[in-house]
Amino acid sequence: MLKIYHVPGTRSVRPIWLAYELDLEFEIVPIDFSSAYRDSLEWRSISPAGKVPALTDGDIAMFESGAMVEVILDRYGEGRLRPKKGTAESAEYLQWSWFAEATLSRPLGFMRTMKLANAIKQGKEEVGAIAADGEKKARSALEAVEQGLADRDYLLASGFTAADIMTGYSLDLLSHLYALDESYPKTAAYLSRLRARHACEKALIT
Ligand SMILES: N[C@@H](CCC(=O)N[C@@H](CS)C(=O)NCC(=O)O)C(=O)O
Repeated sequence: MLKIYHVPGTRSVRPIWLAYELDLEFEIVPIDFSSAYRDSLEWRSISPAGKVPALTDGDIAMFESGAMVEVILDRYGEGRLRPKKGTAESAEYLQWSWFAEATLSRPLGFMRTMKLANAIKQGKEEVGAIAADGEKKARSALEAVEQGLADRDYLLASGFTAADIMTGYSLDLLSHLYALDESYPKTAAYLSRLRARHACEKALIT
């Protein structure tokens, strides 16, 4: 049976949201997010870099959320939520899926770290510069999403796909660090649209 190792609010939201969209039977395994547990041999044998999420399903064990989304679609998607491979729309789908983790989520790590550093009053000048760089990169990524949504409700013209799950999670994460203000109205409306989906709503409170 498909098992997803989960900590609320983390990237395990992505495969869980997808499993809800597909109405799959699966098991959620709650994980202790302390670094002590994530450094333990038990967790490292499941997730070698000590990160969340992880997934197991019969003969497979995985530790990268975007790859999990693709494998769940390979095994259980029956052609849903992903364009046909090799088409122009599939190229667009892949681009947004990779963008979500490689470009949109990346600066959030810096922003989060620097917010924490500031909070514990270690706010030296260079801390501010790194935080500003993170924010600039996040803004550039948001501009790309805003442009991508110029003439559509979801990232692909054909409608909702798993690329929206990839990007939607990153935007949800971002929205907790940074207000998606009036500079990104289409992105803000897109995130509200995604959050209104029953499967997303459920995944975000799981
Ligand atoms: N690219 C990985 C990123 C995994 C990741 O960074 N997970 C976060 C939670 S959302 C984590 O485990 N952070 C703890 C840490 O980095 O020490 C994925 O998409 O699965």
